[in-house]
Amino acid sequence: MAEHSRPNTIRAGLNAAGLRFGIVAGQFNSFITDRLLAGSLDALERAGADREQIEIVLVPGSFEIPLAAKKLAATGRFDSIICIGCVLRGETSHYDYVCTETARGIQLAQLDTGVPMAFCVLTCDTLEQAIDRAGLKSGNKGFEAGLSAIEMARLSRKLSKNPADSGRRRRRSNRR
Ligand code: INI
Repeated sequence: MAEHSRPNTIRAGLNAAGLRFGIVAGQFNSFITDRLLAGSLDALERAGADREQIEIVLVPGSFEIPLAAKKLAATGRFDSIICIGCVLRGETSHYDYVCTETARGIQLAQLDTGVPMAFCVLTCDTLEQAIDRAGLKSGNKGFEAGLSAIEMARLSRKLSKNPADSGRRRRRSNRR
């Protein structure tokens, strides 16, 4: 669809300057999560985030991520939170419980608090699959999560603005 005929479209940029980020990282499989964390920090800093505006919280495993993320969000100090973990399939159903509850908990935490949370919890069958996604063949999912966190923080700020104000601004800019 041609740009001029498209309905008003809200899109957020990838400038992280002035934004505040929380990162919650599980220490289980830290060989992987450390690399995901480095990827997220790289994305935030390349996009202009200030190191002083980033706080990292380490939790034992993925299952603990949702509560820590929710508590961080409740402080009101963060525009966006990145949740990092790595769950590897074992011989029992433990994997399924950890994956399901971690994903559900993070989703509930962001919906309850209104603070965007990037989901960077790898759920892999093998260590090799996780290594590929932590900076090898399939890129670094931590970096991707960092970009999502920036975009959702910006979008969240835009969507929270008084709609009457943005309507007035749009009408003014249409007159130009
Ligand atoms: N936590 C993970 O982050 N990844 C795993 O692969 C994993 N496995 O396989 O057990 C795991 N378990 C720990 C869990 O997240 C909790 O820390 C633990 O159950 C204590 O609450």
